[in-house]
Amino acid sequence: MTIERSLVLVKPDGVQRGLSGRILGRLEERGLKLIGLKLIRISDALGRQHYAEHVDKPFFPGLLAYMTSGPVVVAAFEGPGAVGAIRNAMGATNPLEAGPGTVRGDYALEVGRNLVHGSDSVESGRREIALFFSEDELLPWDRDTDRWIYE
Ligand code: ABT
Ligand code: MG
Repeated sequence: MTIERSLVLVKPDGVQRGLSGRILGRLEERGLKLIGLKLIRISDALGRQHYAEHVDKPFFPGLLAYMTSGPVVVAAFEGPGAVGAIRNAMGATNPLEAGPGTVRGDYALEVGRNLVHGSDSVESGRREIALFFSEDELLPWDRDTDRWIYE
């Protein structure tokens, strides 16, 4: 499996509810490697860029208000098949359809409060990581346990 990168956001509801550590911890425990991490407040401009594909949709104003309503934890993760692994760990966009054992299936009930974002493709991962992190904020590193997690 090729090594992929994904942006992960713990959305404002996740931070407010004190779930940041739990959400990131699940991904760390899985074996995904953290290569960037910070706490920010998303500006309107950044929210528009991040959700460019949704800017003209009727739900966009509510989505932007939600995403800019408080601090978010921004993380970049790396690993084999990271994009799909993270999407699976988050569960379906609508938490009522998310399976047990997923973040949304275990902790959320509504689409508009679905706690977490993960990139939906390798290309989105590249675009979104570049949007949220400068090059010098990313730190690829050799982890001593890598050989026990990847073949
Ligand atoms: P994100 O991780 O936020 O991108 O969610 P996900 O990729 O699972 O879902 P997409 B399709 O990217 O939706 C982005 C956010 O827009 C909200 N939304 C989406 C609605 O409120 N109504 C809709 O009809 C659709 C398609 C849900 C998503 N997240 N939030 N919050
Ligand atoms: Mg999405």
